[in-house]
Amino acid sequence: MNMQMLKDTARLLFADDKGLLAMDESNGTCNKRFAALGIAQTVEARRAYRELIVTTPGLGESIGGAILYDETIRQKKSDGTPFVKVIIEAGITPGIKVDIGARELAGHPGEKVTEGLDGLRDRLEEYFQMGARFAKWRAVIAIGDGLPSWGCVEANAHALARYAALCQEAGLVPVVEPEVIMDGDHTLEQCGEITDEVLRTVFGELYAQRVVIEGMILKPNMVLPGLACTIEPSLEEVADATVNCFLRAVPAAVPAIAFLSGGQPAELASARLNAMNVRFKSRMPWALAFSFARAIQQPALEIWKGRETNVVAAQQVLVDRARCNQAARRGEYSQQMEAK
Ligand code: 5MM
Repeated sequence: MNMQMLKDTARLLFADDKGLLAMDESNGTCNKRFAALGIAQTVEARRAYRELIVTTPGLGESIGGAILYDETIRQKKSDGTPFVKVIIEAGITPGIKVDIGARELAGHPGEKVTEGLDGLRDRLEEYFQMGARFAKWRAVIAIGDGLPSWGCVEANAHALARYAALCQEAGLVPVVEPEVIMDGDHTLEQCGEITDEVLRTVFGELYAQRVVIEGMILKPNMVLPGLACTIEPSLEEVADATVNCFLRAVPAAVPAIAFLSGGQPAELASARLNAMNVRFKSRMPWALAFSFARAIQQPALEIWKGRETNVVAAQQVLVDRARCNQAARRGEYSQQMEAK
């Protein structure tokens, strides 16, 4: 294992207060988002949309890494240039989602386990040859009546750790994504308790599998109430609940924590990240960054709507969102940035 290369990649991804752009939606997820806006659900539409993203002028000033999907890492611009080449020339490091999705966990009604370990060593080697330097695996943990079960948390944590160890062996920085999802009416406090339990279990498994903590990235949920909870916390309450949870459960050797957005409105995700950096900047041992999909892409997708004539306007909105999140990393985000 080339430890220095892993550390260098992890540092590069978040240099200059940049973050990650998750554009690794599987075809099913991408098609669902396209269908909601009346966009054709075809290979060509997905390729055109991803071309819009990777050719956005100035994106590399605020995005350090882009997480691709298997279909996307093999695709090209309409002029034949591979997306990977375009991304690297923009100063962005290519990454790849390597799990093959979350399926029902046997014996655990309502819970899922993420699959994809079989043959992973060979797939990682191929992705490295294609130019990927980091990878991502997402586990899904639901909160509900009696959920999550220990069996679900443990199975997902073990898979995340096996995946992370294989990535490091292959020279790829693993992005470890245990997502406590927002479905349900649970409170902020309940989400905090479950997130704490999940993170402790994940790090226990990472240690057991001898994952080098300095050469990985954590991609967690923010600590938030469920979507059906009627109590709306303030920015400060979310910031305190989230960062205090991480200060207890995440080792200081982790180079960066990069949040998923989980379906939060884009501006709110930026405001919450900003509040965390404003309130805790001097006390955090890790960089506190972003790895958003919807909170960067969705406003641009809504403008594009599959039409060539909307590409430039959509790219402008995309890069603006990326810049807002870079400002949030610095604790310099404000509503005025949105007005602009
Ligand atoms: C939680 O999803 C990840 C972050 O996206 P959001 O910021 O929108 O929450 C994201 O990387 C996700 O893993 C991909 O969109 C792929 O999801 P699917 O369901 O297609 O595997």
